[in-house]
Amino acid sequence: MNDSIFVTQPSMPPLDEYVEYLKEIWESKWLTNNGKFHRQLEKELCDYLGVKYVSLFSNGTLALLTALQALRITGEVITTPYSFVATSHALWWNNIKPVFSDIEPATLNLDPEKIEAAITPLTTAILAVHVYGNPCNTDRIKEIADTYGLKVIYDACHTFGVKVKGVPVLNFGDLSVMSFHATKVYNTFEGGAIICHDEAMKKRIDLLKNFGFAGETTVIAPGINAKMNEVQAAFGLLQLKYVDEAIAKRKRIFSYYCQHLKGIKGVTYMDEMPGVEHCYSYFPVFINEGEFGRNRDYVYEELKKINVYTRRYFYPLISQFPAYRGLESAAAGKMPVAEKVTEEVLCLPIYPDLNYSTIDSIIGKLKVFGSGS
Ligand code: T4K
Repeated sequence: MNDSIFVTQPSMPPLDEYVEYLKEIWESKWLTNNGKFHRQLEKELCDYLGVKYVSLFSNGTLALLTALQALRITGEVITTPYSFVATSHALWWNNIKPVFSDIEPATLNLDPEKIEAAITPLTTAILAVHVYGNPCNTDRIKEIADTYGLKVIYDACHTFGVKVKGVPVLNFGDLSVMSFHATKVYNTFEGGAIICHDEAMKKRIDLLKNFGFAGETTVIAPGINAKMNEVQAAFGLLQLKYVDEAIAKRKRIFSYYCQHLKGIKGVTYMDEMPGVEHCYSYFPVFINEGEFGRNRDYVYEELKKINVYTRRYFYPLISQFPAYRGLESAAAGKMPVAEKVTEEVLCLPIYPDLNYSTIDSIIGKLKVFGSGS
């Protein structure tokens, strides 16, 4: 491959259409702070996603930080080690202790059956992630949360428009947090959102992302500045027109990978799940060294030699980073499923404009590496 191929590439709408939005921003001189496009995007996203309230943010990390503040979470929170660091960082920044719990092999999300053992008198919430957009076992997590009086926050940063049996996954839990970063299925350059289910909570979140202002001279909470600006919101409105097409293209690429990876010994992947409408945000494969004959890092390095830059999402586990590894719940051997998966995972490129000949080259290489030559 002459050009570098990355794990993802942002979808871009036609520039001339974006320029029309920019002209309006230039004329109005309204750049941020709940502008016209911001209000319109919140409304259109509610309709598209099938949720009651969307509060836009400048990025997903600030949305996570604010979600924890909005629910007044303190003490300890049970969370997954198998995610992007921002998930646990949001707890640290709120002075909350992350308590890691193992994941389940089928979805790579928090294993509900292991959550109860991690609950202590200080536990106030569960922060779960729908990793790669695969839905958590939300029914079981709700049962546990209700039994112990815990709040549930879903990090839905990989989850755009995902439904389970027709129900948007964003409707589960007390709050869900989204990311609209450049690397996501739907992007606003950078961006994010909190999804909530009642008006009072929407008001609280909106206050918190705007320094806590409840009026020109009234500040009722120590808020932050996490507002999405008009340039991002306008881009988001335009992106929404093309997102179905982008997801359809991703689905075709996903199916192509699944079809052609079948039968390569030692390489497994996560197929579509029954009853789930996916968004195909990532395409992770898992290299079992014993069966494949090479380890994951070998494949990662060899693909780089043909200009294919895969990513090891999520290696290392969050619990293995210096900031977290001193925690009791992070001790080696405590989360065998996550510890195995993090050594085997490799995310292959997936994005709407990915060339099928590139996919053929990647699969061809995997077949060659696996045959031991
Ligand atoms: N929770 C979860 C579960 C998350 O996955 C994330 C973010 C968050 C919370 C926090 O949301 P944000 O605050 O980010 O909204 C990337 C993204 O920066 C990050 O948003 C994402 N998760 C994470 C999984 O991946 P990196 O360090 O791998 O990004 P980077 O810059 O290496 O990009 C990956 C590849 O994408 C590049 O090799 C090339 C391509 N790329 C990237 C950018 C930025 C482009 O083609 N164009 C671009 O503009 O973290």
